[in-house]
Amino acid sequence: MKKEVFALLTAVVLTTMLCSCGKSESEKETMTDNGKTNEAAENITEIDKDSFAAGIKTDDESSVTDGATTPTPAEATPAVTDGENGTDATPEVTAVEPIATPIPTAEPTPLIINDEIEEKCPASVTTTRKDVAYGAYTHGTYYSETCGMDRGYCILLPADYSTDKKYPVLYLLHGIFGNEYSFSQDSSNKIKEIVGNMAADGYIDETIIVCPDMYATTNPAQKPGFDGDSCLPYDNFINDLVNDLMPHIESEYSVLTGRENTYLAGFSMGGRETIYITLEKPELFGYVCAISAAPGIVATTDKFMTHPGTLEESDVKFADGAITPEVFILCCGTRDSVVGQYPKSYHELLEANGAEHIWYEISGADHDNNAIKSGLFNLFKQIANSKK
Ligand code: FER
Repeated sequence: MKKEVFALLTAVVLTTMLCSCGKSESEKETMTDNGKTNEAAENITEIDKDSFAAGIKTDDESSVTDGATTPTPAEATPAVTDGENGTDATPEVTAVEPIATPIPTAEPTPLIINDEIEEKCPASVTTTRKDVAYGAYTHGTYYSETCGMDRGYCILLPADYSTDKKYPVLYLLHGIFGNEYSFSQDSSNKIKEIVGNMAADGYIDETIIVCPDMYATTNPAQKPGFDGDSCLPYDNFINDLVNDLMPHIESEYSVLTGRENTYLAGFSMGGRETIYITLEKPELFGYVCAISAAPGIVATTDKFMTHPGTLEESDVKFADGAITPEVFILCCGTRDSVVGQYPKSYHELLEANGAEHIWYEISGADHDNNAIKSGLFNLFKQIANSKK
């Protein structure tokens, strides 16, 4: 197939899939496994690419509070029944007194810290509270020997970041088409709130979050895309991370080192690389979460492309005798319209190959921020449990 024709076809396929994200089944364009789409596809927009990179934005359920959990309308309104026993009576129309808004209490609902997964990130954890000082993102650069050029990252430093203290670090990897700004420019992922609230309430230590640019290419003109060559720089990120970015962060910031203080998480393409990096360098990361991991670690063909596969199926495991993470979570929404059952297939491979991990699904979540919030909350909850 001619290059231009292939590029056009890829664009059409991608557009169709991107536009289907978050839509109901009936709204989705049909798409076949051999990559043919219907004719309704339009051009890919930057917004579409952002959705891929950092999760589709979700409605902001949280509001600013003094630390109280505001009841939802459903909680604030008494349930209507037909009669005393909820069965036979014809409802009488009576004047209803407006219900007084409960006075918020100062304390949010405490979390119960144990090793259990909670599918949904609690609203109290994503709420913006007046009594909590949240961290701020800044941007930095480092020289990458791996890529032969300067590269950027965003870093979320705790509000009272001080060189008098040392902080654990989470490396957080974006999705395909993303860059170091993918998470920091999307406030609906609630990353600041999740880490800020959980630290303010003493469940976890204040934590630095580093958001790299995961496209570790040596060629500044190369761009990500749905073909084997365009994806290679993502698999090269392991070298950039371990040899260039981590040493930079550890020398420039006041961070705790060692696996017990070094965490790794990623969404989609970042989830795929999270799994790959964890299997290759399990001794470096104590706590790991791969959210909605994209296909391609092993050979497969999905609706986007044929993946040559980075590992053989039998190698989707930790090396014998390896030091492995304390916690290695894989998760995905039950309604993920982009990666579908691939995260589950990684779980099944890991299980078949005897690699310890936690797998769970997030009911109703698509390829979106509900999955990201859940994954990050559960990662921090596991960290809190391990360290309590
Ligand atoms: C693919 C399906 C999904 C793929 C990448 C993705 C490179 C990534 C999606 C994302 O990052 O949101 O086949 O191949």
